[in-house]
Amino acid sequence: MFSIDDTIVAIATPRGRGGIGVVRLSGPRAPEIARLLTRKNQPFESRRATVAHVIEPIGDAVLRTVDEVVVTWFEGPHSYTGEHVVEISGHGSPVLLEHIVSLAIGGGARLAEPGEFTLRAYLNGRLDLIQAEAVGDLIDAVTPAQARVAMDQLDGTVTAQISRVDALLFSLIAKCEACLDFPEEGFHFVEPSEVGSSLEAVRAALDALLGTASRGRLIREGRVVAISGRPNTGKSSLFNALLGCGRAIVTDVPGTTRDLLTERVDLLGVPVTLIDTAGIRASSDPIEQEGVSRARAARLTAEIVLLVLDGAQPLMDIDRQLLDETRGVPRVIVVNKGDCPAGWSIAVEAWASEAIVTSVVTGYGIDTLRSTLVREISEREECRDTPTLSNLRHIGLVESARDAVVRAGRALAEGATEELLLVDLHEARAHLEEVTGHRGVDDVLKHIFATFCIGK
Ligand SMILES: Nc1nc2c(ncn2[C@@H]2O[C@H](COP(=O)(O)OP(=O)(O)OP(=O)(O)O)[C@@H](O)[C@H]2O)c(=O)[nH]1
Ligand SMILES: [Mg+2]
Repeated sequence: MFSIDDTIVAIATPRGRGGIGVVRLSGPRAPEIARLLTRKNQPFESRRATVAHVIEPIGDAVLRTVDEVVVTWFEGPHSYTGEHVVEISGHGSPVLLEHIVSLAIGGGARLAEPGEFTLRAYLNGRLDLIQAEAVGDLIDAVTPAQARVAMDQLDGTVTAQISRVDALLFSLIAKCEACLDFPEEGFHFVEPSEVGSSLEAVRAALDALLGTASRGRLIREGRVVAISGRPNTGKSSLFNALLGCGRAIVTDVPGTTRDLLTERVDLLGVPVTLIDTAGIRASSDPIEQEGVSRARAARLTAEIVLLVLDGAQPLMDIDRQLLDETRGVPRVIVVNKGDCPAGWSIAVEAWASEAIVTSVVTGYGIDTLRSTLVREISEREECRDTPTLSNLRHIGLVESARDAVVRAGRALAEGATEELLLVDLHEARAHLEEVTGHRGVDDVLKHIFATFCIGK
C-alpha cells in the first residue's frame, strides 16, 4: 500500500518568504535528479554542502539559472528517511522553491504526500511509530513543555519503557508456551507463583507509564477556555491581555464582538486555546443573535468557562443567569474593571471566594487570573515529572494492554490453564506492538501520517 521505491520531492521549510528555503528529495534517484537539476557531471560528496546552480533549458541549447543553491546529499541508509536524501537549499521564495520542485518532478520525482518523509523513515526502520509521531508533535509544539515531552519521545523514552515491558511479557509467554509443548511436565517450566509475580511486575510497569498520562495529554492537547459574559464587561480586553497583543477589537460599544476569536496561548507552560465570544444579551440584530448563539455553543464545548462580570456596573439578571448556568462546570469568575469605583458589593455574593478581581487598565489581577486558570485546568494532575505518555493513541493501547494483563492475573488466580493465560498475554503484547508500530495497521499509519504537513 505504501510505495517506497520511487523518489519523492517536497518543500521542507514552511510556506512564506525567508533567507533560505529547502527542497527535499528522498529515494533511489535523488542524487541523479539533483545532478540533472544542477547539470553536475561529478557525483555529490555525501554529507558535504556543495554550492551549485539549478539550471533549466529554455530553448535549443540555451540554459538559464533558476537559483544559486547549496546541495547536501545524505547517502542512504545514513539519512533521515534511510534512503538517499538530497536537500537543496535555495533562496526562500515560494515561487523559486516551487519551480525547483517542478523541475525535480520533470526529472522523475513524485510530489510527496503529507508526512511521507517521516513515513519512509518509519518504514525503513529509522524511527518507530512513537518516534515518528513525536516528530509531528515536536513540529507542532507551541509550549516548551510540549517540545520537551515530544523530544523525550523522539529520544526513545517511551520506546525503551514499552520494550522493557514487552521483554517481560515475552519471557513469560515463552515459559507458558514451553509448558504447553511439554504438557507432561505440568508447571515444570514456570510455577504459578512466578507467573503471578511476573504479571504483577508487568502491571506495575504499565501503571507507572499510565500514571503521568493525563498530565501528558494535558501538555500535548491543552484545554479550551471560553470567555463568556454580558456585553461590555471587558471579555475582549482580557482575551488581549492573556494573549499579550491587541488581537480582538475593544470598544465601549456593547456588542462589539460578534464572531468567535480563537487563539492558542502558553499559560505558564500549559497550552490553552482561548475563545473570545460575543456578549450574551437579547438582541434584535440578526448578526448579533448569531454571535450570541455561537457564544453559547462555544461555552458548551469549552472545558473551562471564564465568566467575566463588570465590577463597575450593577449586576444584571443576565449576569445572575450566567452564574447559574455555569454552576457545576469548571469555571473561573472574573470581576473586571477593578480600577473603577465598585458598582456592587462582591462580598455579599455566595460565590465571592471564587472570584478574581482584575483590571485590564492597570494589569491588576491578571497574573492571578493566569495562575488560577492553570490551577483549574490542571486540577488533580501532579506536576512534578515530565510525563512519558502524552498521545491518546498510545495511552489507549497501553490501557488495553494493562486490562489484558489484569485479566490474565485474575485467570491465574482462578486456576486457569496456560492456554487461557496465553490468550491474554498475547493480546497484551499485540497492543504494545501496535504502540511502537512493530505490528502496523495500514489505516492507522495512513491516519497518523495524514496529520503531518507536506515536506515532513
Ligand atoms: N476602566 C476599565 N475599563 C475597561 C476594563 N476592561 C475593559 N474596559 C473597557 O470596557 C469597554 C468594553 O471592553 P471590551 O473588552 O470590548 O468588552 P467585551 O466584553 O469584549 O464587550 P463585547 O464584545 O461588546 O461583549 C472598553 O471601553 C474597554 O476599554 C478595565 O479593566 N477597566
Ligand atoms: Mg468583545
